Amino acid sequence: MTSNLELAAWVNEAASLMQPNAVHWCDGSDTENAQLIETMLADGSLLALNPKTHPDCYLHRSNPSDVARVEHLTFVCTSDKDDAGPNNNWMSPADGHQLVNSLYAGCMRGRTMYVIPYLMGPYGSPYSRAGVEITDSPYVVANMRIMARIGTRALAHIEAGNSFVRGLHSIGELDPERRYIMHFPEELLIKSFGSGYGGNALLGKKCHALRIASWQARTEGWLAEHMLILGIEDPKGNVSYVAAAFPSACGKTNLAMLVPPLALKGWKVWTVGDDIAWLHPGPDGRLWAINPEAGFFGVAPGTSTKTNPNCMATLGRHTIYTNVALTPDNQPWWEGIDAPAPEGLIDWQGRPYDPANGPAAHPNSRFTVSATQCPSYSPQANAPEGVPLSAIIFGGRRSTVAPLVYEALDWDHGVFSAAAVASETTAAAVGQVGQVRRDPMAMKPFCGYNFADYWAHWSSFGTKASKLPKIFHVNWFRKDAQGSFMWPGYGDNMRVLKWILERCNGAAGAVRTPIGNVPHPDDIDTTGLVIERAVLEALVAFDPEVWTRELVDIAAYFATFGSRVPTVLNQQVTRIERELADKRAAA
Ligand code: GTP
Ligand code: SPV
Ligand code: MN
Repeated sequence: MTSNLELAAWVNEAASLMQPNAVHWCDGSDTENAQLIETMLADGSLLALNPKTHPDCYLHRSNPSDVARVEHLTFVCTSDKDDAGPNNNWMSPADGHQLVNSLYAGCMRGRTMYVIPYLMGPYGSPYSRAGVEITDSPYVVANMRIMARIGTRALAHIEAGNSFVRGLHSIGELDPERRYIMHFPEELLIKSFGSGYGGNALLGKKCHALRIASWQARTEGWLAEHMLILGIEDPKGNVSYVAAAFPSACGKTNLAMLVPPLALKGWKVWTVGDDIAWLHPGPDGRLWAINPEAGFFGVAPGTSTKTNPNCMATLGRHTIYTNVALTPDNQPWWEGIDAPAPEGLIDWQGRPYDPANGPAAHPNSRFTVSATQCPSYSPQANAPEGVPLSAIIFGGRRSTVAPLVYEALDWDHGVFSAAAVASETTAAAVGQVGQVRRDPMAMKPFCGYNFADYWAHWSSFGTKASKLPKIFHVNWFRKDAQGSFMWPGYGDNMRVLKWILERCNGAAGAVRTPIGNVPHPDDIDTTGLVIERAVLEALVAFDPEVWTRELVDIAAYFATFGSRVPTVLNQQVTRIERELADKRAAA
């Protein structure tokens, strides 16, 4: 219960609409968690993993129709349709309420309604924001407990008079035909129905910390972004901080936990966050970043002691696994993990593994684990003021076109490069995988308002902060004619981070091209790396023909946002067109 009358009234209203058998206010305690786990073990929604190898670890199998975000069922309900923009599905607030409320009527009969007060961001940070999620899913409660700071302290923050975002969630019948993820930014309200999965159901994450927060950030002068945050310690012990935005399943968790190759002695990466960053201009003119989350909801497939040793060391205790495969001795398994598929493997749907049925672990299978278990977790991760950014990196998954790395020429060109990000779609959302689409700032599924206004907001920081981070673009996913990745990726991405930091300090060389500064092959530290010179040259090559076509596509994309597109972006198009024409004329 609560002394906050507004909260009490809203919970009562939700209870009379949804008709639960009981209402449980979550305090976030260990005892409460243990009871929830017991409940889920009893009803089969969790399976206990091998207590010897995986203490306090559980497997949850989703309904097979409910394994990823559903962008086509995600709506932003604003009074004015243009405020949501062409980048969002829109419904009027009245229609949105009516539609979901009709689904909510009586939906919790026979169930317990959990009320989860939560805080996004470190305790005591002026940048942290509260929310309350109402849900009928104990799995959601257990995951929210890892991903956010839930319970008594969060409730106290709200009762002290701070505003909070309201989130209603019911799994309903998990019917894909009756599934909606609705946002009402003008009311700081989320209504989610019909899914129990990740970003559809853990409302503090994408719904609050990105869609609603991006809306708030625009009116209040900050940024809510789909970014990891990491600290890079150099051999002298200086730590610089970097944030990086890549689309879903494009390498944020991996970069955030990177272990540099042995040949780069003395370098170390510290993890501040792996998915979301809130950025504020600080009194010193720099941009400061906090991670609003407390845990990782990370992609399992591809994670191994070779690709991400820090992540493997984080997992294996107090971890919830969702939709991974199960070995005969009750250990989690997925494609790309260290051990080969054992005899008697059970797939993510609980069937004996048969390659004819597809992969053993769902491609979007995930782990939920507390960030505090990560060996590289930054000592600054809970700093109330956040960490100051030296660079912001954008990237996508592109088998062609985008070079390994390039540096934007200035802030507005950086905003252009970020707005022009394109990436191949992944299993993180329902739909076709591998389709190239524009994913500005890696926020296509997450920006809670019109992208054109968002780009203008980004551009406005050019005058809001005097010591802005430099902006870069990376692509770890270039492929050769045989379809193999050209760049080793993972830990070797440290070589690119090193060039980026050296560019920030004015130490490294680069070649000026119309799209920005690319490294000369000799500017990338390849100590200890076996890579053919021709491959490295191809990775950093700039191709005017390819980019002429790309720019046409970028300009056409901007044009779909009409006259709201900020002039600075169109000016960048014009400049790059002119420089490309000069290049072609010179060739
Ligand atoms: P979300 O949690 O969906 O936002 O994803 P993310 O951006 O955190 O992606 P993550 O780090 O989990 O990586 C997704 C997939 O890409 C995994 O299968 C990784 O193994 C793979 N991956 C990550 N980094 C690299 C890289 O540098 N090179 C290659 N080839 N693959 C990578
Ligand atoms: C993403 O899809 O970008 C994720 C996973 O981080 S989810 O929480 O499902 O959004
Ligand atoms: Mn994400």
